[in-house]
Amino acid sequence: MSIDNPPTIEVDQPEEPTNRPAADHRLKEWLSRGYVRRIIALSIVIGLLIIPLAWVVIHFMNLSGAPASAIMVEIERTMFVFTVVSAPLMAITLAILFYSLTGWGRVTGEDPPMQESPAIRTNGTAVVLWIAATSILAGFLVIWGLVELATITSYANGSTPANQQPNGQKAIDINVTGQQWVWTFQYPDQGAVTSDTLIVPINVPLYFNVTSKDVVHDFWVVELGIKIDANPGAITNTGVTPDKLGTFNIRCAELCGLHHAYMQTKIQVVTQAEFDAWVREMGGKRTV
Ligand SMILES: [Cu+2]
Repeated sequence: MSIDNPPTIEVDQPEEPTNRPAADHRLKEWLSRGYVRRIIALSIVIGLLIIPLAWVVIHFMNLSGAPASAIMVEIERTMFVFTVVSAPLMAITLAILFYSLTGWGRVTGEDPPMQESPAIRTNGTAVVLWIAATSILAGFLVIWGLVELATITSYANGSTPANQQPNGQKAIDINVTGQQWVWTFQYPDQGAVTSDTLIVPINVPLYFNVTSKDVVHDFWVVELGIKIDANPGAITNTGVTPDKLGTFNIRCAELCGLHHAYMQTKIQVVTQAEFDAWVREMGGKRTV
């Protein structure tokens, strides 16, 4: 055997798939497939159904009186916007899930193998579209979330104590104490009035100093959209300005023991005159 004539070496090459379309046609080919079109149609239907569904959820939330503050208005708006923005991805996921579950029964042992998937992951257009669309959606949610957080924090008087409010309207200080399994409210500005129902005047900022006597609770004024942990040995602060007359719910939002589910009371938003009358009745003094 001469060195000029090396023996040819047979190497096992994987077989080229014969039914794979050219890369630049894959997206078009993929979109022309019947099952892809059915999944896209199903996604659009589900996506459009999610929006009225989100509206129904908010409608039922509002049956007990929400929104009763500017904070709750912002929270409901954010819930709706987040639902609408995430609806397309949720719809595509549900459509594929639904189609796969219902379509599986049609595949039998007698059927020929399905045509090879056109692998759109190697298609530049598809990759750019997918990354751009999901990045815009995610970026929008981050920016919306940060702006809303800043808005809500400013409505909640941030961490500014009542005597340092910038708007000149003095907030009412209220000390909130959680213990297994009741809430107690004390009004230091009104001569240390104490109550187990929260009575407050409408359109006056409230500033809460929240603590606990035993375990961690969570002070949640449902229709006013504020919620903050009540920790033993520490004081947490939040605030809100109620802008709707009525009786709303206060619940504990932190699993705190056997009767956690019953750790609830009411907030009554009344007129300034009714509030003053109540304070006098409780033996307190009028300050606002
Ligand atoms: Cu609790």
